[in-house]
Amino acid sequence: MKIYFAGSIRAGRDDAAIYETIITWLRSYGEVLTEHVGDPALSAAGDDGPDDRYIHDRDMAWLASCDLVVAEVTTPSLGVGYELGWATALAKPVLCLYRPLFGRPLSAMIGGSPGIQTAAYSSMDEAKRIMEEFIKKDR
Ligand code: 6IA
Repeated sequence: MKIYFAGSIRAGRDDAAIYETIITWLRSYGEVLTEHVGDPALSAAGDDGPDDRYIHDRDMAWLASCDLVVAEVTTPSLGVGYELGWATALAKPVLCLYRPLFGRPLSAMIGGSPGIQTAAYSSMDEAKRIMEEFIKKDR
C-alpha cells in the first residue's frame, strides 16, 4: 500500500516530531511516499529539491499514485490544503487528524468536505487508533 502523508513545511515545523511519529507508525502498513515531511532536519527555510516546480510535480505524481492520504492539519498549511483539494478531486480516501487548539478551529473547507474524514485527537495512542480504523476500512 502506498500512503501519502501531508504536514506543514513552509507554514511552520512546530509539529515535525508528531509527523515523524505518525510516519514511523504508518510505515508498518505500507510505503510512505512523503517520509521527508517528518524529517526533523527539514526546516521551514530549508530545501529538499532543485526548485519548487520539481517539488510540486514530484509530489503531485506521488499523490496521483497513492492508495490513501493521511494529513496532520493542526498547523494550517497552504501546501497541505492544496494537496487535500487534489486528493479529493482524485477520489483518494483522505483522513485529516488535528489537535483542537483554543482559538484555531479547523477550516470549514476541510471539516465540511464530504471527501475528507476528519478526526480530533489528543494523544498519539488515540491518533493511532483512528488511523488503524481508517486504513482497515473496506472501500
Ligand atoms: O505550504 P507547505 O510548505 O507547508 O506545504 C507542505 C506540504 O507540501 C507537504 O505535505 C508536502 O507534501 C508538500 N511540500 C512542500 N514543500 C515540500 C518539499 N520541500 N519537499 C516535499 N514536499 C513538499 C520543500 C522544502 C521547503 C522547506 C523549501
